Amino acid sequence: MEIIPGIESAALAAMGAAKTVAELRQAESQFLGKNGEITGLMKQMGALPKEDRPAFGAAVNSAKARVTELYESRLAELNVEETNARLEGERIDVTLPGRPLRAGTMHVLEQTTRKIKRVLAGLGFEYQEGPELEEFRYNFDALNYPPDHPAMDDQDTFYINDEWLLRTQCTALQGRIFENRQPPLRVFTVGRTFRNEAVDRTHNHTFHQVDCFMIDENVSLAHLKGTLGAFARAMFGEEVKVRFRPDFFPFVEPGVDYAISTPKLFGGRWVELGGAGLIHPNILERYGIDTQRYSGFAFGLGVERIPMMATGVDDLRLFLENDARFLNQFRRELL
Ligand code: FA5
Repeated sequence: MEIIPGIESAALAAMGAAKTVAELRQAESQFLGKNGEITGLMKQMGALPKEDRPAFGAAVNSAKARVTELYESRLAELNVEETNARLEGERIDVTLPGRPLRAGTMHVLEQTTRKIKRVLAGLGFEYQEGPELEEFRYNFDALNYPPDHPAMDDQDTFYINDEWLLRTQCTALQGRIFENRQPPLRVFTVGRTFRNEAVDRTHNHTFHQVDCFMIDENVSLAHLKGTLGAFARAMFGEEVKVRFRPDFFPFVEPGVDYAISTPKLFGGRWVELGGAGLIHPNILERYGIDTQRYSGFAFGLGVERIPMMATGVDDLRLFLENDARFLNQFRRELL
């Protein structure tokens, strides 16, 4: 009998002290729960002499009633407090300015590609696309590579099987066009190319190329020079100069590589852009094009070279790493 008031006041103190609903529920289970201390008192009743039981039961019940009453009123209070606090935390300040939308930027290679397309279309060339997953015969055989020619070693790539590979050069488009069409032709493409390279600052396993060719009557190196000059001036400005040097590619004869120089970039030093030449007569004959009547030029170049020159970026791997801190620098048209 004597222990009841002690337990009751401990229970009331615990309920009064609870600062959260969770703490209050904890106190409730400590005293009123199935194994709670007040519930436990009831269980002790059986051990008392019969005549003491009614008084003991009544005392426990009235203690329990007071504790339950406090519990319920505290529960109501704490629920209100917690709801208010949550609402306060979720209050929306409708007067705050909106969050700015972060506008994306066009990828620097896409900016460059679009400019190239505008310029070459403006010079009268028609845009065509070829597949990135290409057949060996278009990538090499159709381009006059003799079987096992060492020139193929410069362009090792990723093979799917003996017939299919990831194209090493956009020049692979030529055979696909010649198969279906006859001159006059003025066609260009821009796309992704792949090589099994020892990757470094100027060589990646995945890069982009432009490839362009023209076949018509009496096409000569002078047309190639004129076209590349016009292309270079449109891309890099009026002061640009183009230099040709002899080079070898199985699909051109004669073959050249070409470089550009402009006082604005790299202090006027020559920077190599790509390869070019007159389309090899073997190729024209293979596709039934009359070499007495027609001749053609072709040129190719690396797209990455252009923004490298225009911006001073000295590692082309950055273009494909998709680091927004790098890409966001190219917010405006570069060229
Ligand atoms: C070719 O791919 C020839 N198809 C170009 C051509 C077309 C010649 C038409 C004649 C007629 P080359 O392997 O040199 O040539 O590559 C051309 C350009 O692609 C290079 O000048 C360079 O700018 C770029 N390039 C080549 N390999 C890589 C690479 N691993 N990473 C980045 N750019 C590359």
